[in-house]
Amino acid sequence: MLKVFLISALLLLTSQAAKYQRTVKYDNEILIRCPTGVEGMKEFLQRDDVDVWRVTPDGLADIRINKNLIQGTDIILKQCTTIADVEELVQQFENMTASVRLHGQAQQEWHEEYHRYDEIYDWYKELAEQCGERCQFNSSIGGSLEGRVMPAFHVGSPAVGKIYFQCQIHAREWISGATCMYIADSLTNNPEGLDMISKVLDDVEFIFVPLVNPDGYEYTWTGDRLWRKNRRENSGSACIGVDLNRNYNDHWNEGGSSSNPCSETYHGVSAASEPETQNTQSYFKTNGPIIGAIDWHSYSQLILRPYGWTNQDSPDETQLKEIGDEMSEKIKAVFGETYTSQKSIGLYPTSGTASDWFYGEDATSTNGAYRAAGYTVELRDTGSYGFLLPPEQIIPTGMENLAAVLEFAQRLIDDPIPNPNNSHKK
Ligand code: 0X9
Ligand code: ZN
Repeated sequence: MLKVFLISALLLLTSQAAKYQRTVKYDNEILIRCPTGVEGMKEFLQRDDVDVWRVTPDGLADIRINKNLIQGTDIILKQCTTIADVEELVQQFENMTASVRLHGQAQQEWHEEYHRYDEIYDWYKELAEQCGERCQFNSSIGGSLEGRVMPAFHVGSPAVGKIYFQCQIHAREWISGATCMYIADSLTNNPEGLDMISKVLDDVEFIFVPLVNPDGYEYTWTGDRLWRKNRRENSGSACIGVDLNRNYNDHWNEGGSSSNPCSETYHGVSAASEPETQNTQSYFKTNGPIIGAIDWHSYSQLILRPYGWTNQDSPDETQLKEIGDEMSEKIKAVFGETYTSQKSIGLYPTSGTASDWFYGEDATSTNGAYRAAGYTVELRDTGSYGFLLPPEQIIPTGMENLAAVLEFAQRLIDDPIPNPNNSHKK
């Protein structure tokens, strides 16, 4: 009996190991932590051969870098400390996820693991089927560069308006897609019977675009776990990928993005040059009016409001700050986690980002009576695991952000932002 168990456990482990086939190794790569205030660091962070994982509000940056590069830039890097070996970090994560799968493949809850593109697609389809009339599954809002379809899922009724969420725009930020599934599941099935959920669903239709970067996401399972961009072959360069979160049609190429295809923040050849950007922009525009929108990222635990491209306050700064601050409070009340609420540019300048586009002129011009409150949420953690967040943190991350989403929705139902172009019409 024991022998049978061991053999089947072994088979399961082999089949699960086969599911994850990384080809890129990070042998010479390390993670360093540097103070952003020191001379020369701002310029250093903008170099195209470094991968900035996060910048904290209090002035620290975590950077993935090849050991050999460090020799040449000694003076700037003197004040940085090495915090991890990247290959070791990734292997740790792989061992963790493999053991979760082995542990209880059959009855393990869906939200205790990360999943592949196909599984996520099927899961949303099934969620909509089981839900019936209150839900809708759109099998494709358009195709990716490599031809994968991008689905959408809707739940609720749009008496006041719609709330739009998009997930997994950055391939390596796996907690983004996982959190969206947790939130979609909770809104649809309301397992705790929360009054607030049924109340909000009477007034708002939630739209999820769960896989904004399907090619990049699959590549994090089959090639490079730390891939960020889409999989565009850039003409004239050997480097692959456009950063979709610098490719939106809002102040495109106005700082905080790169024209070098080898950079992690390469903005592409023109605004919305990428099919994934086009698909999400046009889905948003044909599904209005949208009263609020969130682009889900990781990591750093932040709630970021407009703008990323200018230091000027947006015309709705007071309200947007209040919403962000209150979401942060609601998150804290769940497990005590701190998510800092701030303006995007307070982190670092960016342009052509999704969340600035949600709130910006292009999206607003076709959004009927309202203007969407646009946010970027950076999920867990604050640097212990970063992109390699253990799967046991999916449910807690989902729970605290569900609380934030309900607050977000209720505040916008009570007080949607009028469209300045269009405030007399609904
Ligand atoms: O740089 C980004 O794209 C986001 N951070 S991440 O580490 N997930 O890549 C932050 C974007 C924030 N800025 C705006 N939304 N404007
Ligand atoms: Zn991101």
